[in-house]
Amino acid sequence: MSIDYQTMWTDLGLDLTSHDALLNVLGTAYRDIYLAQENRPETMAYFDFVMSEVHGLRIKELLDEKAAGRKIIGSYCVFVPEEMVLAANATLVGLCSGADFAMEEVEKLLPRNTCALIKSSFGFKLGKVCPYLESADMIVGENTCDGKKKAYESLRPLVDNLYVMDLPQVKSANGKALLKSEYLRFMEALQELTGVAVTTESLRSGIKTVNAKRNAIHRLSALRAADPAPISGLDALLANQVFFYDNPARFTDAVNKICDELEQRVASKSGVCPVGTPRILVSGCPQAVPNWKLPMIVENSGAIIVGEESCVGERGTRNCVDESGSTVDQLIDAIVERYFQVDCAIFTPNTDRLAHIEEMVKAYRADGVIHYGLQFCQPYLMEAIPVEKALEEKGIPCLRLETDYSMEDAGQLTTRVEAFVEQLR
Ligand code: BJ8
Repeated sequence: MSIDYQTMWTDLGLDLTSHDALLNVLGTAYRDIYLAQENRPETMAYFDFVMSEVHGLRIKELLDEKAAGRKIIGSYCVFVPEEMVLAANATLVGLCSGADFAMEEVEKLLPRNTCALIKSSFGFKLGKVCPYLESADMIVGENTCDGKKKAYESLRPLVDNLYVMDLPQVKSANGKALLKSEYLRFMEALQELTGVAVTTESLRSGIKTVNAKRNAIHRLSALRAADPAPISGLDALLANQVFFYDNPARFTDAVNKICDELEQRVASKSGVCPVGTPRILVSGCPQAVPNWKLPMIVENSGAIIVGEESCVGERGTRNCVDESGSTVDQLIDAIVERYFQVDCAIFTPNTDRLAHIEEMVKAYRADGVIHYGLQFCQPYLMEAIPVEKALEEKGIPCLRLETDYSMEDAGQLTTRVEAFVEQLR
């Protein structure tokens, strides 16, 4: 790594020893899990580069943007509307939370039985290893599950720029009104931070940029319906993970290039695995970078993942915002319409999610579903039981897994996944 980066990380207040340790683990994992795959699309080279520079070049770009007067907004949830952030001349980055770090310190502030995702967000802060977190001018939390809601109270003293968004938990008219009022409050906070007033033009342009990014991902998803699958679940998950922190226009371009290559593969009936390989839809909790544990196990067990019903996946990216409104208020209504369809398990009841899982099984021709639940995540673990029952009643095999970020249960998970894959053959 170049000297410049060391200075950049020091200036951001990172703990260089811990940070080096994190980059080493990340680099090794990436090599062993990603680069070891066979027959990857050549255009995935872009994502290899992005990952090799994830704490380098991208951070440098963000710091250059800051030097030019732009603000950086960090977020933990797909309910934070990137369209508005862009319209206020700011950049949104996802704060990934996909690995255990500084757990001893974390467990001084959070109960041991907190989900890995929340613990990870604290670990990255307490361990001083996340340059995205340290670059952010505003960190947006949201009142979603009880764990996150209460954790933000403990996060507040650790950061000086936390903004908490209230979110509805019921899909009712009142729920939608709450979402709109919270988006308006968020827009005001953004305008105050950036000093830039959101206009119809800037909001429409933000909507178009994010829609283009979503459309590229939709195109990629649709190509995964082919048998043989033209891309691994690991690589497709990576694209969905990078969705949250790359420059939007460049990301869109890169994903469209992958799609061009995959179209040729589909046309020539070539793929990353033989025709007839068991096809799996993963459904459940978000898998943030660098949480590649489940797809690695599944794809090393002779199956292929063809879709993710997840916030790092189709729950987060499906549906575009209507671009046709001619006032800021109309465009905000369109944004609310789009986000109100996100079927996170914090909603009660949440019947749309089951319908979406079934749609995805059909669309991507999945043979079975693996429900991925993070230990101690009550919303998804509870929903997993009726989801499994409903799918099995329809003849769709379902395997319910509960895990965390450690590799301790990898052997046990592999045994269960292998048995499930055998059942699908
Ligand atoms: S919209 S899924 S990104 S809240 S895993 S922290 S639910 S205890 S992440 Fe999420 Fe937004 Fe919903 Fe999506 Fe809580 Fe469960 Fe932990 Fe979770």
